[in-house]
Amino acid sequence: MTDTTTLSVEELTQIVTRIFSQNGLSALQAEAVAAVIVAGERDACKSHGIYRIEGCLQTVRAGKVAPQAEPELIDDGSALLRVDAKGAFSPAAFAIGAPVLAQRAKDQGIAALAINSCTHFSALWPEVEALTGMGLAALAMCPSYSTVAPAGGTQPLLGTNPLAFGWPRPDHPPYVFDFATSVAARGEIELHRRAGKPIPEGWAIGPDGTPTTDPEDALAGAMLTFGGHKGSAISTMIELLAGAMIGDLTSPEALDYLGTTSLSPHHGELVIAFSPEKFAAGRGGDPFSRAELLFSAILGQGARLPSQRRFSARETSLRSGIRLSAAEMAMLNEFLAA
Ligand code: NDP
Ligand code: PYC
Repeated sequence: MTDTTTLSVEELTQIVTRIFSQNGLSALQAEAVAAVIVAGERDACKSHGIYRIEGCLQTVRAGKVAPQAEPELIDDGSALLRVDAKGAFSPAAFAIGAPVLAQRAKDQGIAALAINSCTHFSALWPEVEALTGMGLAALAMCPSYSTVAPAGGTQPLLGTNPLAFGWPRPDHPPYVFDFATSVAARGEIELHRRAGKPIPEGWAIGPDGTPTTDPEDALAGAMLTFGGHKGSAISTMIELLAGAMIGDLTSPEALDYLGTTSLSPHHGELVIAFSPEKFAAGRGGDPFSRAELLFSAILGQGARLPSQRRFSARETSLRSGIRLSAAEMAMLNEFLAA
């Protein structure tokens, strides 16, 4: 058996926060970035766990992210809120906007938060989960940079454009899904490349436009959308709503801005929060108990709910710690020593 080290969530959080502080992030930025990376590792979402540290640090060193910027909330009292991240990473910008977004959605039934000018490397489920924790349903989406061919095309144009949804469940963990609109996240392909493993068929085409299972070829070629034309259309919608509509970069523009896909992309994000009680008011029936009937029917067929795997990984991590490989520990120690 290979050597492993087990760290508590708190221990890993301290290490990752220190790495980012040592590399010039303000305390606000370092803590917010560390929190989402450790959450990914804790929940066994390896494509957005500690492997992302390296890309974030490279982005800092390339001067493509503002490591000390203070996000600014722009609130005119309407249901449309904005946080200007001022070129910093997205998690601190979301943290500043989220409580105001939640209150506005509770007051008005629906509210939206546009995050502008952020460097975005993270999974979206921590954000929709934060909102379900405040009793709201939520959608979050963002473009990325061009790495995905539209259905029927062969050239990278769309981003891997994630879409996340959360629904609060009074006596259970929330219903949450969060997926790339490509067949898999680009991070998954990178992890296959590092492990020297082929990717499954159907994820990507190589630079010559033919299907490939070689991760190097896939990274140099184009990823494919999930569900063919359906994922392609959803991905395009994300470009429109969370790019053009909020006055921020679309994936092709984000690639032009950065000039590479080896650093974390810079663009915007859209988060929409809904009050189920307000929408259901006057129609009779409690939306939460009606939702439970649906979840029971899904589970009753032997299916699982999205995030069930993640929540059970979280339970294990909180109970027994997070197990890291020798290579992962060596990477953390190298960053700490640098
Ligand atoms: P996955 O395909 O691994 O999972 C997508 C979702 O489907 C998860 O909610 C997962 O729940 C659920 N799921 C998986 N299998 C089943 C099943 N059998 N039954 C029911 N639900 C299931 O995710 P992706 O590779 O597409 O994306 C991974 C992450 O990458 C996301 O968190 C996303 O936000 C992030 N990402 C971020 C980008 C960015 O620009 N910031 C770009 C692209 C992706 P569970 O976790 O419990 O398995
Ligand atoms: O895994 O596709 C991805 C990704 C892109 C930006 C952040 N994650």
